[in-house]
Amino acid sequence: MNSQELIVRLISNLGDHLGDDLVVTSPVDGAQLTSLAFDSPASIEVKIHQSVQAFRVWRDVPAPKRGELIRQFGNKLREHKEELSTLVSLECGKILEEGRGEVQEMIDICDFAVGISRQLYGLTIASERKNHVMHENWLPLGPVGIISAFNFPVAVWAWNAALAIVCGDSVIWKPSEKTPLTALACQSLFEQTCKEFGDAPAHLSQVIIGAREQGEQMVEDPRIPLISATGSTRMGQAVGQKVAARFGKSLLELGGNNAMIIAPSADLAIAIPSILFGSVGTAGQRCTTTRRVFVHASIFDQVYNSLKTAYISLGENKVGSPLEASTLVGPLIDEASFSGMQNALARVKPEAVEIIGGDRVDRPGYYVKPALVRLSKQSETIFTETFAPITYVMPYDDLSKVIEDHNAVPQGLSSAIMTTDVREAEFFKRYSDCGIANVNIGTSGAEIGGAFGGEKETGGGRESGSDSWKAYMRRQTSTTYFGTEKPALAQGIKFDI
Ligand code: UN1
Repeated sequence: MNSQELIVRLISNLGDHLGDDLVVTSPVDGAQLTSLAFDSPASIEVKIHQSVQAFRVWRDVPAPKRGELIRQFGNKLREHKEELSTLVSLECGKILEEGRGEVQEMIDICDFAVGISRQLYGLTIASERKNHVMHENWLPLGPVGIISAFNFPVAVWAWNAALAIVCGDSVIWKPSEKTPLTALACQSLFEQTCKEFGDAPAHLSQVIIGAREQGEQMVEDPRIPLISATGSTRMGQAVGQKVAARFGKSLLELGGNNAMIIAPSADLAIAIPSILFGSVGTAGQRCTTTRRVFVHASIFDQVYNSLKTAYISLGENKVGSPLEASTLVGPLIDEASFSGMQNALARVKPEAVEIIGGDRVDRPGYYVKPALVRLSKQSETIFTETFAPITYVMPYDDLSKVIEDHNAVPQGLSSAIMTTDVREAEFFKRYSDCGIANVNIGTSGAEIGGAFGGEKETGGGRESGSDSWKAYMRRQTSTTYFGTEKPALAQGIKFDI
């Protein structure tokens, strides 16, 4: 099946979206895939109105039945896994194996959400007053606006949508303008599922095609109580302020500048592959990508030389089309991303002891050899996140000092230590300031069961597993008096009339 056949097969109503506003190209070879129309302000207005209507119906459907829709959607994704994974790969450039992983992540969160649909538990709280009972009720919130980034074009939507829908909410999705086709494909699969399910209101899930302006209309609309946004810190700061100004809630999952510490006792057979997948997987374009590696001075040369050999080999043999099975490093998303990488390398050059790779590979699209940068110490030059495969490697002597360097960056998403010393591992978990702190596991590739997100400029939001579902509901505290005597007031207040 060629790319046009794949697109038409996955997006049954593609014709309704064609237009001249957005030329969609594939990073695989720069070829145009199609051209789409942006949603107009009027059509966004209609979609928000429809989302409110859908919410009013959906919130009254029992939660386990809402879960049944998501169970069926998970099965729909299973049926179309290979096709959707290929489209992910074609549109965002990640290697097909990682495209499959991303669709699997959607299936996993659907399974998780089905279970959660029977576990939207509130508390029963002991009342200080006789014959009173206090309950915490979790109620559907309203339409949820989802803004997603190009690098995980479908999984991050699914984290939000699967949970929001079992929680009784409707969803409106503004995908990255770099990956609108995967969004339309998911929407089409979701609509097919709703039709087969039978009892879902129209417009339970919708997509807005557009750029910043179209996203802003959604962000500013008070009928949308929650905006869940994934992307750059700059975007998140703008969104967070706009949503806060109208007293909405935002769930932000923004930039990372993730580090790994390689302690003297590290098992290098575990550490080296973990550094490599974390650093060059998805061509360094995950928010969880390993960007900084602190290696204990006693093993620095050994680790650095292994990495250097691996980077040279990766650059020579493993950069190529993401659709070929032998490729490990696909293209960068676009020219701006390539320039960003070159600028970051130029900035760090005066401080670098050595730079391996980083140059462009001669083929259509923006393919690069992953870059390994040896530094003698960390500096503010590397405090900004560059969404590209650049790994900074630095020596350290003392764990309590290196943890300060580890935490010195403004972001706080993911972190890892490689050690076989339980004291070091526990010390690291306690003092890493990130939302994710792994031991003998890389910084990327989190499972859906844990809450995902981070602190500081990463935005503080938590999506996916654990009790993240609570973000998609409103909490109500309810006190009931079931006695027959004159009611007592809390805090022992007497108010006799
Ligand atoms: C992202 O890059 O925005 O932990 C999400 C990971 C993936 C999700 C990444 N499960 O790397």
